[in-house]
Amino acid sequence: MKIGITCYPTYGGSGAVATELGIALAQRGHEIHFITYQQPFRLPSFLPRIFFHEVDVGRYPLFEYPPYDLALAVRMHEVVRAHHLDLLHVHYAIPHATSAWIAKEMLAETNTDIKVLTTLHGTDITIVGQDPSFHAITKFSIEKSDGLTAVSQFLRAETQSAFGCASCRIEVIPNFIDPAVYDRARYQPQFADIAKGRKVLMHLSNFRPVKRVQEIIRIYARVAREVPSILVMVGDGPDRVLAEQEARDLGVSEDVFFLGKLESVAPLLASADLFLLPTVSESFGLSALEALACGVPVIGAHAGGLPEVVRNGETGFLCEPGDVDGMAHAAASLLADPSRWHAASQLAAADARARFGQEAVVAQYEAFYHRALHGDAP
Ligand code: GMT
Repeated sequence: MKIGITCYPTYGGSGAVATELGIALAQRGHEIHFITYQQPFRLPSFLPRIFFHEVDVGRYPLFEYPPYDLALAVRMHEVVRAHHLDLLHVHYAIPHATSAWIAKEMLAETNTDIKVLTTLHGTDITIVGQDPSFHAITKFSIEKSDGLTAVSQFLRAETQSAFGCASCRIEVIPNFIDPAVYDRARYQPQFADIAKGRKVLMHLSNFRPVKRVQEIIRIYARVAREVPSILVMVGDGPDRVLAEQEARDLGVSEDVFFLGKLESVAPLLASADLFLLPTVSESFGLSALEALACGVPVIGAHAGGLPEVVRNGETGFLCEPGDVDGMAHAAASLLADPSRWHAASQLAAADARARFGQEAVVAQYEAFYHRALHGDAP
C-alpha cells in the first residue's frame, strides 16, 4: 500500500507512535509518505520506502495566524496525486482529520478517491476537542473519517460520550513497543555516576499541567525519606519551572535531575527502577508502556486508559488521582522488597511484549487499512 501519514512531528506520544508505525509499515514493504511541517522527531534521515514532504506555511503579513490547516490540505492533495496514495492516516484529530477531509473533497473533483483514517490519541478528544472553539469541527471531522481508531477502550468511550455518537464505529488499536529497542538487557546503566548505588525513579513527559509534575516531586520527596534514591525527569514543557521550584521548596533539588528533551529514551528508561505517572487523564500512557517493556514497574494514577496498560498490583500500582501518599507508599514498599520488585519487573517486560508487541499491533493496522480500502472500516 501507499500510505500518507500526518502527525505532530515534535516531541509527544502521538508523533512517536505515528512515526514508529510508518517505519514498521515500510519494513513490511509499504511505501510511506510523511506529510508534516517538520521531520518527525523519531524519524532517522533516510530509510528505504520512506519519504518526507514538508508542509510550508507561507508567511503573509496579513496573517497573524498563518492557516496551517489549509497548507496541510493542499500538501496532502499534491502528495496523493503525485504518488498515487491509497490512503491518508492522520494521527490526532485536530486539525489533521479536518485537513484530510478538505484534501479528500478537492481530490473528488478529479475523480480521485482517497480513504481518510483517523487515530485518536487523547487530548484531541479529552481537552482540545471539547473546547467550545473546536468541538463542532472535531465532531464533524471524526464523522467524516472513513475509519477511526482509538488507542484505548477508555478513549473510545470518551469519544462516544463527548461527541454524542454512541454508535460511532471506533476500533481500539493500542500503542506498541519494539521489543528489541525497549529491552533492559541491551543497555548499560546510565546513571551510575549520579545515583551512586541509590535507586532511580523516573518520569518522562511534555510537562503539561495534566501530567502533575509537582506531584511527582512530592511523591519522590516522601520515597527518598525511606529509600535512598534519585529522581530523573526527562522532557520539558510549561510546568517544568513549577517542578523545579517544588524540588527546591521540599529540599530535594540536589537529587532531582532535569535532563530536558532527549531523542533516545530507551537507554534511560532501561536504567530506571520505577516510573512515575500520576497524571489525571491519560488516554494510554505510551511512556509507561515503554518503561514496562524495559522491566520498570509503574506507579501512577488509576485514571484514563492507564489501567489498560499497567496491571494494577502486578506490573505496578495505581492509586486514586492526587493520592500522593498512596503512590509514595506503593513506590517505597516495592523498592524496599527486591524479590517483589524483581517479579514485577519481569512480568512488566513480558506483559508489554505479549499485549503490545509491535508485530501484532502493526498487523492490526494493516488489517484495518485493508478493510477501509474495501469499504468496511469501523
Ligand atoms: O500527553 C500528551 O500531551 C501528548 C499526547 C500526544 O498527542 O502526543 O499524548 C497522547 O497520545 C499518546 C499516544 O497515543 C498517549 O500515550 C498519551 O496517553 C496521550 N496523552 C493524554 O491523553 C494526556
